[in-house]
Parts: sequence; structure tokens; C-alpha cells
Amino acid sequence: MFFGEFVKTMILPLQGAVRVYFMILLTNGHQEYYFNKRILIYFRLHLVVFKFQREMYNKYKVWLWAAVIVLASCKNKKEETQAAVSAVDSTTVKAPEVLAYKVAGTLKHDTAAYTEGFELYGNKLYEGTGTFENSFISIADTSTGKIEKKFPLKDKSLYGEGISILNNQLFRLTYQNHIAYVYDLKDLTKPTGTFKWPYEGWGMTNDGKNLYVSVGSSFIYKLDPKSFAVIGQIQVTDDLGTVDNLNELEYVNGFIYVNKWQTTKILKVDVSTGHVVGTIDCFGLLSQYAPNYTPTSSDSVLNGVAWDKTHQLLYVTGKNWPLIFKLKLP
Ligand SMILES: [Ca+2]
Repeated sequence: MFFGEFVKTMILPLQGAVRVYFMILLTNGHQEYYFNKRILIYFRLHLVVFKFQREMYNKYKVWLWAAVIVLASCKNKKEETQAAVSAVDSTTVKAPEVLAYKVAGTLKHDTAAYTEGFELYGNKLYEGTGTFENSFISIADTSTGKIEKKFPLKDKSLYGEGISILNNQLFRLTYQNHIAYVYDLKDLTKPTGTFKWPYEGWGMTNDGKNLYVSVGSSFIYKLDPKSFAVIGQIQVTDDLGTVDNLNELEYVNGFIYVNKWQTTKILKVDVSTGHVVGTIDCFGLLSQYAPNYTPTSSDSVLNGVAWDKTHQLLYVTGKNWPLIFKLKLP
């Protein structure tokens, strides 16, 4: 506020006074201009303002110079921070390798499934879906894609998100309800427990011991499955800086495959560093294998990555996609 008042009361009159001064200079100080009534009033007015401006400066000069010093130091600090971040990004992270894959096969996928979680367990394909209207968990056969069981979420105030199975329990996030649920894998009709979760819920996976959760940012959180407490975090970066909009996750041998929301890319992230070491681009898969499919909305994006350990294949699908792709990685 002080700085705004200073501009109004001091800078603007100063500009007017400078204008009068230059007018006098331009006329070589000829006295006849002082007899021009309009110029004389203008000049006197600015002398009054000049005096007021000087009084204001004397009154507030300590604060003024203090503000100038603070602003200058802030600017220097910001530049130093940006320089440090740039140095880390450009020198420590290599450009990711493009991973050339082969499509080993396809399965039918339920086009009503707004995929949020996707995982293989015991040779079955588990899928968790979203939206308030149609959140459910399904269990499908991995050789045919046929859904064998389906468990709708009855409470329509809940929006289902990522799922993961660990120790015969199925964990399930919600989008903005700030609640996570845990189910006994033998009975997915009702949860056996709940956890509070402070962020949005996006994707989930596990390494056989701990859970990993994405929240739509560049961070993946590592959680204790017993308490849902955060015990670590990974910030994902590539050679261009941090990578955000991280969505569905799949842990495979020290790496997490994560698809970046609203893109056709799956990133291979080194869990120990957070660096993106490879990218899988699924652009063109749908148009090639399902040329007659028309997406129901702009939300029908790639989201669903699951690892088939037995056959060493990466299953990939998307929200409302008609197919699941089995990818053979290099
Ligand atoms: Ca997954």
C-alpha cells in the first residue's frame, strides 16, 4: 500500500515538473512564456506538488529505502534458486530412452469402465473404476478379458480411484473424498477398514512390501500399508525438469511405470532416483487396432498399466477403451 501511495503522490507530480522544466529549456528560458497565463498556472501548480513530494520523501525515506533493499535481495535470491534448480535438472538427469515395444496380443475391455486402477494378481486382472455414477471393482480372466465378478460402489458420494493388492488385501483410493479403503480380497462387497488421506487420490501400486500413491503432481508417495502413513516420497524428473500429472502406476523390479495423464505416454521411473529412464508411447494404438472406435469424451485417455509377471508383459488400457493391449517390452 505504501509503495502504491508513493507512486501516486511522488512519481506522477515529478513527471509533470520534469515536463515544465523541459518546456522552459526548449524556449531558452524566454521570459515571455511566464506571461502566458496557462503555462504560469501549470508551473506554479507543479511547484506546489514538488514541495509536497519532497515532504513525503523526507517523511517516508527510511521505509522507502528499506523496501528497495528488500525487493532487491528477494530478486537476487530467486535468481540464485532458479540457477540451482537448472543446474540439477540439466546435469544429473539423462534424456529418457524411447522403449520400442511389440503388441503381443489384445483383450476386450469394458467400454463402461472409466479405468483408474489396473493390476494383475493370482492370474486375474483387477480393475478399479471412477466417476460418482459408475465406480466399481471388476475381476477379469487374463486370457479372455471376460469379467467374472463385479462389485459396484453403492455410495454415490464416493469417486473410486487407484487400486493395489498386497498381503491378500485390496487397497482403494478415492479421488477427492480423502478416504482410502481396504478390503479382504475374498470379499470385495464391503471394506474392512478406512484410512484418511490428505491429498487427492490418483494411482496406486506396491513393491510387495509398501504401497506407492500418485496424487496428480510430480510426487509419488511411499506408504506403510498398515497405517497408510507416508514413509517416503519420490519426485519424478527427466532431463527437462519435474514431471507432473502422474497417474496410474505399476511397480516392476525397482522401476515404476506411470502414465502421464492426458498423454499417450508411459514413463519408466527409477524408484531409487525418481529419474525417468525410458518412455513408451502408445500413440496410434487405438486407431490401428480399433479403427471404428469413437471415444465417448475427451476424458477417454490412456490410464491403466498392469504387469503380467508370468508372461513378462505390460497390460495397457484407457478410460472407456474397447481394448487392453499386451505389450512386450525390449
Ligand atoms: Ca497398475
